[in-house]
Amino acid sequence: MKYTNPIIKGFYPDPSVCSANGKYYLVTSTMQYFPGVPVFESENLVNWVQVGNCLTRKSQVELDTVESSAGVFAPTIRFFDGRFYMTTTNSTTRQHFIVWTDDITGQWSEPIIIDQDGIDPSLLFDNGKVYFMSNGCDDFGVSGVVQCEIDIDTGEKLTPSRCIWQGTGGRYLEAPHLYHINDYYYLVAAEGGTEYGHMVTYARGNSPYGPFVNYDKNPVLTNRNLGGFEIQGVGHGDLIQGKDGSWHLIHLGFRQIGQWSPFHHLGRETFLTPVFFGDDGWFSAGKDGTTDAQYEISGDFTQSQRLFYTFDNTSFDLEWLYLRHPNEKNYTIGENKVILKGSDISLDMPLSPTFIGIRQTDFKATITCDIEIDEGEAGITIYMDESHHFDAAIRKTERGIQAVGKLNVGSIKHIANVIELTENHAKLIIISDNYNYNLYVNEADEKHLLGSGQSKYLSSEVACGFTGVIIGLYSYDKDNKSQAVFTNFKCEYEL
Ligand code: 6LW
Repeated sequence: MKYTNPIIKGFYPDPSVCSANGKYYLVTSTMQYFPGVPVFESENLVNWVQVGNCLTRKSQVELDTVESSAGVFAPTIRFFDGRFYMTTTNSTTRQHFIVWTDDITGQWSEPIIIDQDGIDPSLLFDNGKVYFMSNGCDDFGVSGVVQCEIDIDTGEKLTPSRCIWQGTGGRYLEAPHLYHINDYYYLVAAEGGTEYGHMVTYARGNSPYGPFVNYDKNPVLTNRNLGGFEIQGVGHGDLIQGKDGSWHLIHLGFRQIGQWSPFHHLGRETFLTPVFFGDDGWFSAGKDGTTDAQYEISGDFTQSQRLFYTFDNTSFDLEWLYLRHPNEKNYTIGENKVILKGSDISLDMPLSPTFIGIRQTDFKATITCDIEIDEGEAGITIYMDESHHFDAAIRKTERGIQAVGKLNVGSIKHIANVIELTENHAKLIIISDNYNYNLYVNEADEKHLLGSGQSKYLSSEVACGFTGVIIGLYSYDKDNKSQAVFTNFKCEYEL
């Protein structure tokens, strides 16, 4: 069948994949958001269904002091001897940790800390040993991909950390994964940084410590030379073998907003690209080493598309996100209804405002929600970070109830329009395409424009960072006593 990239759309970066019990499992990074590290399951590598999150308890991950785009960096998932392991780095506390579970839909363990430098940890279970690698500095002061052996149950280091590879010369050597395939150990990594120069490179050797010989056509995968192409920034890949013996890279990439508009705001997304092993044991990837929009994969099935999201057809436990650890008493989730207590933490603070959001997964969206307030302000925010967000809201002021459109771009904070309302409830509407967000309020069946903001001002190229836009519902009240009721949430996409 023919499938279209990305296979998981929206802010799902730094993917890692493994197979277990005839299925595939995939995790992605989540930075400052909670719950952390979603887990997906697939039968065919193309259609993925979220079955859990690895980090669901405050005790597992420190997020309170985490700045936007810090916190939970790239994870790795591996399956060994009936158990799933996920390892990642909290870039704020600078700690690697491992959590495990024997039940992929259940809870994951408390963290086991590993004392090695760097980010992007990975694991290889091989011949009775457990190799732990990351990119950073080894115990002798040498930087690159560094590796030690660990006791998987305690995290204790059994050998010093040693640098095993220094890449091919690209900046930001990261995302190392080591595989034992037939006679060789393959070390796959990312270089070039997670922007337009991103790439996958690799080397191979006869032992887990090398020496490693670089593939002579590195980078094995990159779109850095494809100007005017929608898919950019491909890199950070994990190898996986299909049930039919075929090989693939699951990796990140992003979609720029237009052919000649190099901005992306939907975040780094998850892609699938075929890999071809030659008789000499070296592999190539994609279409002449690039990631294309469509590929063939064996199997007789159709690619599923999710174009419609409501309170009823989404799972609050799985898909909705909080900023850092939520103050739980501010959230009541009911049937087709969310009640949010206002807090004095605003969207402009890098803390945990009353906010619950879902990733924007395609450019063209119509988002609607009915909102009723008693005090304070509540609305829908298109949220990149505390300095870059567009908000449509209703608020109570001394002059009465108003609908307001707010555009926040760095230090530029603009109230685009204010509409006086006669009642304390209204339908807020946000309509987006690749380039714009238009914010509206519906009153007495009349649609009033509250403001328009260009998507590029929410992009990673403007805001920086590693996340993508989240469609958030929020409630703010300087007196901490308001309550806002959200009903009939709908987000509909058009491809
Ligand atoms: C991640 C690093 C990267 O850990 O971005 O794409 C960092 N590259 O590998 C944050 O996702």
